[in-house]
Amino acid sequence: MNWEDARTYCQSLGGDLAAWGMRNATIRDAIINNLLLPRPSASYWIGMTDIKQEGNWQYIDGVPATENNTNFAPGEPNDNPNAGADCGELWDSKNLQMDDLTCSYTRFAICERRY
Ligand SMILES: [Ca+2]
Ligand SMILES: [Ca+2]
Repeated sequence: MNWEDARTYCQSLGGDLAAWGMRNATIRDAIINNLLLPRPSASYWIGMTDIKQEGNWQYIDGVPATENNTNFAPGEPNDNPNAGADCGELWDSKNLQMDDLTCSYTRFAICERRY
């Protein structure tokens, strides 16, 4: 599903795309190592975007994305492919480091729910 549909899917479960859990390195690494890497290789949408202002990355709960709370793959975000790569993913080709990707691409979703 595309990034917007992934959000809608997560919201239908009472949550949203993962933001809090993605900016916490300890939790992010636990999710990647224990849940994602044992599965067949795949990339996943996360709750991060620069759709409001190009180059200004934010988590969808409003927290700015910084060097300290992201782990972009080397050279990312690069706004490729196709100018307008505005949605955040964990990229299987980069050991699930973060990447910016065109929002209409198809990815799995990582949802989180606060309770
Ligand atoms: Ca962008
Ligand atoms: Ca990219």
